[in-house]
Amino acid sequence: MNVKTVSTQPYDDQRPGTSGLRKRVSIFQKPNYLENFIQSLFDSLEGFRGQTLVLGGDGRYYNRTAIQIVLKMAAANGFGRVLVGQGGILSTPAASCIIRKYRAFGGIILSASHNPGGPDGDFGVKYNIGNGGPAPAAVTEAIYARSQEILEYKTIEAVELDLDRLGTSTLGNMAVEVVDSVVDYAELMSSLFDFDRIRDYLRGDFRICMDSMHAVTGPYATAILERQLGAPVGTVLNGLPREDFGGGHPDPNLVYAHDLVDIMFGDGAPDFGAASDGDGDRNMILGNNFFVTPSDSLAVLAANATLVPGYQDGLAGVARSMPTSQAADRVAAKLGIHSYETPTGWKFFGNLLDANKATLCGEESFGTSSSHIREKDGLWAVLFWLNILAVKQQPVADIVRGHWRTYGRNYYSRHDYEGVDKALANVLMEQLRAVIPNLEGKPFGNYTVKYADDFSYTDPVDGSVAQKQGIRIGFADGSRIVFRLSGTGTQGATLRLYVESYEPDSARQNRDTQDALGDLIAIAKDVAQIPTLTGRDRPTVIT
Ligand code: VG1
Ligand code: CO
Repeated sequence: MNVKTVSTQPYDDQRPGTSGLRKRVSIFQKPNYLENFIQSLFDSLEGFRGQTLVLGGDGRYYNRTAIQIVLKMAAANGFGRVLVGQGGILSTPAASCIIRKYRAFGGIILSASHNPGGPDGDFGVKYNIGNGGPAPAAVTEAIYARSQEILEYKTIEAVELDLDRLGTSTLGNMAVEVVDSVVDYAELMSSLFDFDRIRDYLRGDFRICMDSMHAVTGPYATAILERQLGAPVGTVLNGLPREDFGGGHPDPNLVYAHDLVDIMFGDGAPDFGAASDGDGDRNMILGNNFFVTPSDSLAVLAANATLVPGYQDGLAGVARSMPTSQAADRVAAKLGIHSYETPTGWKFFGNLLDANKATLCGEESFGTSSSHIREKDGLWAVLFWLNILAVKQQPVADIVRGHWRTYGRNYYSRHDYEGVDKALANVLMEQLRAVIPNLEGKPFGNYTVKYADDFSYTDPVDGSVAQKQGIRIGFADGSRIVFRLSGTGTQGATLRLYVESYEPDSARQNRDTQDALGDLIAIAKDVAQIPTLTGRDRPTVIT
């Protein structure tokens, strides 16, 4: 094998964020930028010689180029085998599934998730460990440290591999298997859900619609919903993955999934609608003229889990990220199981899932999943909902409203201030850190502060500590406001404001969310001085 050692210079900006390294495509195209990061990754791992690596991406611009680069570097660095998704395509959940199923050493997922793609868009690299989940902070920090001092990388001279033809070939001493992107994942889904029952329900007048947003779930959703479950052809909208996601923002929320929103809030809307993001790990669930918040979705899935074959024996526990509403906690309390509160980012759920402390996990950012893999899983959530609907045979809105009557409603909203000046955003957070010690007991209108802190998390399994994970202000009646800065953006800073209040009275559970949260939103803007410091009077995106 002809290993070539190439000299390089470190880049100082290769610290992975909430979910991998994300940058503009033009940055990844800088000389050796990707190579440096991949070599830094390999240099920080131990024991992969002869082992299997899983490789694939969401199909965005630069995916194919990056795959060829990574393949050659994996061969030069001594991997024994790479399983690569056909056409370079693997959704994030499918990659997690394949890592686990074939006991791979780890996997590289090429994606910037919901960030726009194309030559002027974003690209990203995530590394997942052998449990199929995102690398923990200790690993990503080691990669970053290595990237600061890297002076050479290894590759081999070889021709480009044909990524479109299934089958095995060799690259240096390494085997490369181009595998079907969908089959293993679809098989896992059919082992968890009652496909016969869903198929029967879809044969009646129950109508569904799935928006893949020109991103990676297109082939998965078409295979599972249309071919396996018999939903009519055309059920999947925007089902062909495109390098620029059709120019859109592949983020399944009420703002960006407008094709779906128009249908689901229009005349003659179907009974159920869903969308997923760039790399297929997020989901948005809609009913006919009805939006299910991701936090409520997690709670509803937890409350109804035993209706679904894969979860019929009940849940070991539930886990949610700190900014996610406390709706799931109420279900856990009723079920007598533990609920965990973790920092934002799926990597914090890995240990809880591995130790069987939690079965279902969720984030307010349209992420839900379970112990079946170690990533969030968009289509899994869609199928979970379809299974529940097929059993209960009730409209989505009735199921959610019934849930509120039983558990109370957690009104919830997130306000994003995107593209804020980084320095100002940091000032805002520092000022908040400075005021929180003095907030306890302080009244704001009808609300009195019960606690205010900067969230810190100690992993109950390995004892690792994550600090400064977001400012929380909790009020006496259980309401909360949370502030944090995004760790996935690539332009300026994004301030996220999360607001939640609890309403036990069923007569008051059908208010408009922004109205119901109006006072808390005003308090948040005031405490953090958002308009003064950012120059913004209103957020860019409300979900
Ligand atoms: C955001 C979400 C977080 C999610 C992360 C990755 O992070 O808030 O909940 O885990 O994206 O999701 P941040 O740091 O920007 O708030 V994905 O689908 O982009 O991999
Ligand atoms: Co994603």
